[in-house]
Amino acid sequence: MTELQAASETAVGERSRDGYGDDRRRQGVIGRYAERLPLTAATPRITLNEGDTPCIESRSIVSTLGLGSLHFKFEGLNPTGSFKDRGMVVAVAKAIEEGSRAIICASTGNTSASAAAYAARFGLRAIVVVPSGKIAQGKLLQAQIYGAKVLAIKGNFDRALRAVRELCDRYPVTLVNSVNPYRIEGQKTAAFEIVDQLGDAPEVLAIPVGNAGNITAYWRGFREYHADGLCSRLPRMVGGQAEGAAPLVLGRPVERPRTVASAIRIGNPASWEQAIRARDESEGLIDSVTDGEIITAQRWLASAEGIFAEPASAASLAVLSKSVRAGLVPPGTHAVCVLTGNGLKDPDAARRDLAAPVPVDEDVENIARLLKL
Ligand code: AN7
Repeated sequence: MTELQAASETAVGERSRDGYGDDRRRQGVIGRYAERLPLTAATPRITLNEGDTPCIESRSIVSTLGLGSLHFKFEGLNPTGSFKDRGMVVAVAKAIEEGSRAIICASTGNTSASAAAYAARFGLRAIVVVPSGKIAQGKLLQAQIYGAKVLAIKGNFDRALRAVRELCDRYPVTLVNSVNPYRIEGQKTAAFEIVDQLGDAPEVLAIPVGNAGNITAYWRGFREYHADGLCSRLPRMVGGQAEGAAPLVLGRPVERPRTVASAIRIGNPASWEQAIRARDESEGLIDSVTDGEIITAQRWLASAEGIFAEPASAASLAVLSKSVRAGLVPPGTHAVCVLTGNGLKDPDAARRDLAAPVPVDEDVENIARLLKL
C-alpha cells in the first residue's frame, strides 16, 4: 500500500457510517469537550447536535468599521436556534444523572425553547414560566410544540425567575436557568470553539448581555484555554445592553425593563457580579444601545452579510459599532461578534417598516417593466 492509499484509508476509516465528513458536529458539546466539562462516568452522553456553529467572516461590515478582522459566531444555527442549547445539554445530562424527572426555567423565550426540546428528547417533564405577552412568537411556539407546560406570569422575567427559584427550593424540580452552574459550563464551549476555529482568541469579543450568564461563560472559557496555553491572549469583553434594560450600565436594577429585544428585557441579572468581573478583568466595557441602534444593526447584518439574527443578538454589533465610533475599540482590532439567536424566532420585531410584497399578475412584460429590466 502506498502512503497516499494508507492516508486515504485512514481518512475513510474516520468517517462516520452515514457519510458525514467527520462526526464532530454529531458528538455535540459533551462529546467534543468532555474533558473540560464536569462529567462523571454516570453522566449520559446526550446531544441534539448542538455547538460547532460557524464563525462567519465579515465581507462588508469589517471595512465599514475599519476593523482588522471581524467574525460572527452565529449561535442561531444551534438545534433550537440559540446559544442556550450548549448549556442546556449539560444541565439536562446532569439532571438525568441525578435522577431528576422534571426541569423548570423562567425565560424570555430562548431558554424555554431549549429546555423544552431537550426534555422532550430525553424523557423529562419541562415546565417553563414566561413573562405574559412579552416573548417572541417563535419561541413560545417552540416551547409549546416540544410539549412543555407553559405558564405565563404577570410581570417580567425577573419576577418569573424569583418564582421558579422558590419553587425549586421547595419541590423536586431541577432549575435549568443559568444559576444552574452546569449551564455556564456548557456555554463556555463557545469560547473554546472560537479559538479552535480562528487559531487564537480575538482582541475584542462583542456580546449581548441580559441575565449575564453568557458573558460569564465566555470569559471562563477563554481563561481556561489561556491558562492551558491554547490561546496567546485574552479578549476584551464588550457587552451590549438595551438602553431600557441596562442595569449593569446604570449600576442598579431596573424595575420596569423595556426594549424591542425581548430576549434581554431583564432588569436584575442573576450573574451581575460575574459580568462586572469579566468586564473589569478583561479591561472591557459594558454599554447600552438604543432600540433604534439594535434594529439598524439587525438590518445591517441581514442586508450586508446575509445573516438574520434576532434583535438581542444584534445588540452585540450595535455596541461594537458604537465603541468603534467612540474610539474605545481602535481601528485594526481583531473582533468577534456573538450572534446569540436566530432572527426567524421573532418575525414581529424584524417586520417593522419593511416594504410589503409588491402585488403582480403573471404578465411577464408588466413584471419586467416594474423591475426596469
Ligand atoms: C438571543 O432565554 O435570558 O446574558 O430566558 O435569548 O446569558 O442572559 C435569554 C437571553 C442574548 C442574553 N441573546 O444572554 C432566556 C434568556 C439572546 C438571548 C441573551 C439571551 P444572557
